[in-house]
Amino acid sequence: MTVLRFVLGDQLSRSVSSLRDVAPDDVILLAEVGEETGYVRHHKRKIAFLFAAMRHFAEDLRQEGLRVEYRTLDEDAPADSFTAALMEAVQRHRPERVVVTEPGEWRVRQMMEGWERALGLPVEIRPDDRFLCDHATFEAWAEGLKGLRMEYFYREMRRRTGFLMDGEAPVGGRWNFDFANRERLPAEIEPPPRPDFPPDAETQAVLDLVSRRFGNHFGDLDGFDYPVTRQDALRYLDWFVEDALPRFGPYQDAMRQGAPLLFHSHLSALINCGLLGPQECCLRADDAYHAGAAPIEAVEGFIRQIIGWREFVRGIYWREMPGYGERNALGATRPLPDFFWTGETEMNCLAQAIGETKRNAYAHHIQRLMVLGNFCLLAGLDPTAVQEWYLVVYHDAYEWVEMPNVVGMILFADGGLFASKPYAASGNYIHKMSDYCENCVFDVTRKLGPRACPFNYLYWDFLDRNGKTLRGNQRLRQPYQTLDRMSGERRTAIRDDARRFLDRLPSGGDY
Ligand code: FAD
Ligand code: DLZ
Ligand code: SF4
Repeated sequence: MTVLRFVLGDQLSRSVSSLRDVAPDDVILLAEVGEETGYVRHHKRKIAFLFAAMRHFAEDLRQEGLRVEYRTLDEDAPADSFTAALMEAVQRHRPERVVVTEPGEWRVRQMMEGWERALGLPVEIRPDDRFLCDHATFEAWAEGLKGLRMEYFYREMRRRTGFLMDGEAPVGGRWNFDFANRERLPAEIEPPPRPDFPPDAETQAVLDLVSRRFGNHFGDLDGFDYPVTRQDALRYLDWFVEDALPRFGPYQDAMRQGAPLLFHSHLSALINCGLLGPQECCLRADDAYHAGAAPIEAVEGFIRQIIGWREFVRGIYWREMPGYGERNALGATRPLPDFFWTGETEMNCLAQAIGETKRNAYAHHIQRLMVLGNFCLLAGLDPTAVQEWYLVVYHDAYEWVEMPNVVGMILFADGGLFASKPYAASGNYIHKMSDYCENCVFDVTRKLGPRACPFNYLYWDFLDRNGKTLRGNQRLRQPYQTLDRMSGERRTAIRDDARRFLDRLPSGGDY
């Protein structure tokens, strides 16, 4: 009897739980559907990447001799939702049951819960064991803890996975080499050239489809050269481990104009859609360390992001949903400025980060956190608008990972569920870690006045404005003491400059 196995666009792993016991008579369904391209209007590059990866994955399954039903969006009657695609396939193949792997978003989980009743068939929803920490283990770890801190979760994950462990002790004598991950990139160091993956005929067909159907979505498609097959994804991982990982350590937090990738892996979209496994990426880095090919501060930093942050935010998402996306502890309501969609702002750091996001559907972590995120926090932007923006613009964005990073990490909208203080910073941080300020009309050393870097007065205005909520935070004691020492005139001037700047932010355009 036939089993229908429905594989979603971010489940493109041969080892995904829904395919584990697949038999030659079973039907594997993959579907390009309108609802998924439209629940937010994703960056063109994200849709193209995912459709191309889905089509190539389907072909790999066919090559293995498996039966695949692939629904494309350019058919005469495309399926408009996961549920519609599944119902049509059930009618055609009359399976005895349906098997799926749990999804990455609450929205889709709700949909899946309704399928058994809608289809009148057993629907087995299997755990997504590509993640290294399952829901029950995260719950057991979080149970009873007052504050959820990534660092302690991460140590547990190191012990459980055995990465960079020497028996019970961390290799190198410490758990975390974060202190060695914050160097400015010296001018003489050039990031290594990357391999590119020019589109084959199938990918070109997808690019044509996307420019035809989603021409009015945000972002550019030109020069698309990202891996879309398992084989190319593995080549990219090899390249990263050999050529970029050795210097990933010190320059993780650095930014340079015109160098969007630096020593970052650029692997997140490949891991999130399933072409690469988190475990295999960490294993490769761990091996490089043990072979003496990459230093501890690089390998530890990389593994921390994956078994630490990545698993941790996924745990937070499922623990806090539903309702996590509506949190707004700081009462922020300002609409998203239009320049988030155009990149047209005089603030050079923002213009660069948004421009790269538009071109590549990518910005690295410090751009997302300390440039864009910092601005959203200081300007008091509405958390729902900010979440939507981050979900639209990045090729690796799915709610399970985007939402905690936005709600918890950049906006402090959950009141400090896992961040001990807001990641607020003045222009000095950006100046220290980048060359953006050298090309900006604003002066990062000026604190007030029309030429002053807006981050400088927005920082103090943010603390002032949110004093009621944030003053009690021990980690903010020092900045509040500094604020309290300022004269009344200076505080008024800060408030005035901030008001003037914020009131002039253009908003209301569509994207
Ligand atoms: P690298 O710097 O090479 O890091 C290695 C890997 O670690 C990444 O590929 C990723 O899998 C993982 N990782 C690193 N930081 C995080 C983190 N904070 N949370 C989860 N995984 C992490 N990442 C996404 O995958 N999807 C998102 O939608 C997303 N939204 C973000 C929104 C905000 C506001 C912020 C601050 C961060 C967000 N991140 C998101 C995390 C991080 O910025 C990206 O994973 C990273 O920039 C991807 O680039 P990379 O592969 O070159 O990462
Ligand atoms: C993001 C996305 C897009 C744009 N399109 C599709 C699609 O057409 N078909 C599909 O199976 N998946 C797509 N995805 C990924 C889904 O949105 C993702 O599987 C859910 O959000 C659950 O994480
Ligand atoms: Fe950004 Fe301020 Fe530097 Fe300009 S001066 S690039 S606004 S930090």
